[in-house]
Amino acid sequence: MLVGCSGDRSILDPAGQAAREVAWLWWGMLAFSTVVLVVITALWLYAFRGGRRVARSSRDEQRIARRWIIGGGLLLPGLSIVLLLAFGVPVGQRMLPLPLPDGQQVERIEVTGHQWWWEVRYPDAEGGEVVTSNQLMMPVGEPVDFHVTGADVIHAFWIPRLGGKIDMIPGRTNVIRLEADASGVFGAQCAEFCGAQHTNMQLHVEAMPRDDFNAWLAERQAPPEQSDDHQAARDTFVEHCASCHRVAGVSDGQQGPDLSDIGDRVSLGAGRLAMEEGAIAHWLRHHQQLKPGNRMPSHDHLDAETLDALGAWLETLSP
Ligand code: HEC
Ligand SMILES: [Cu+2]
Repeated sequence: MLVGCSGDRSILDPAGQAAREVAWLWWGMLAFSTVVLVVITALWLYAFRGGRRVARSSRDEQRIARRWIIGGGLLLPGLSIVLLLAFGVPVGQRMLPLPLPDGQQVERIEVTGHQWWWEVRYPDAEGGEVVTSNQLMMPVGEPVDFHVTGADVIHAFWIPRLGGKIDMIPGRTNVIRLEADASGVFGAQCAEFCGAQHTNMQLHVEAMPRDDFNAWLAERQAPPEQSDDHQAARDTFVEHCASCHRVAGVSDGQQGPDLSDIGDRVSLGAGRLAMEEGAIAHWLRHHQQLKPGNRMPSHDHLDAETLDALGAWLETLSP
């Protein structure tokens, strides 16, 4: 149980105001329910005590029973719920995207859940929209509005150390406002069961100072550089992969993750395997074993050299 108290995905190790309030609420609820548990257990043991029984008339018995039903069955739960709401509602309220008093603009990041990967868009980036997948960069020390939706089924957006969570519903956009106190890497996970590979739907979240964040966005304004060495792999890609994947300057597929900066990522397959030399070729050969049922068809009809060449080219794609 103690494993849950800290680490990458622990709500008890908050790294932002919203998460801190959620954590306090959680501790408060734990304390309150512990008191209830102790009192009920004490009463229960008391009921088993030995000794003489007091003889009472049936009217008295009824009166006592009614007292317990009204007090313990109506008043106590009623009060508890009112108390919980008094603390819980304001916590939720502060995660709403309300206008800021000083009219400050809030950074907007759009996140779409797909089976089983994350599409992340920065519509307000200077110089034009930036798109990436399975990784989310955000500025630190300022509120960020996450506009979330689902592409196929219901997913949920959850960065436990920053607060949340919120459903990603097809045909609807939900907004949650979160803020990170300090730079760092946070784990995030789809939090609504969405099919076989729900577990392997993880998101790498990185909070960084505003200047670094702007630089990160600016880097992605130009398409990745291409060298002639990889012409053959690019041709294979255009033939077999371009209908699903976008690589800026090469293709515009929308069914799978944007690969324009794939060489710059920390993981593949939404956290399924770490990015290292040869990892993309490994993914291309074995992705249906690594992540069974994922929505990318296996490419067994392409020989190993072709897949390796594709992997080697994709690894060079970095802004
Ligand atoms: C029918 C659409 C489709 C085709 C065709 C397709 N892919 Fe994919 N690809 C996907 C989807 C969907 C995913 C996400 C799988 C997951 O993680 O659940 C994916 C994931 C990937 C990833 C990992 C991306 C990441 O962000 O971790 C790479 C790399 C990749 N594909 C390369 C290729 C290459 C190279 C080809 C051609 C040989 C190809 N794909 C053909 C749909 C497709
Ligand atoms: Cu899910």
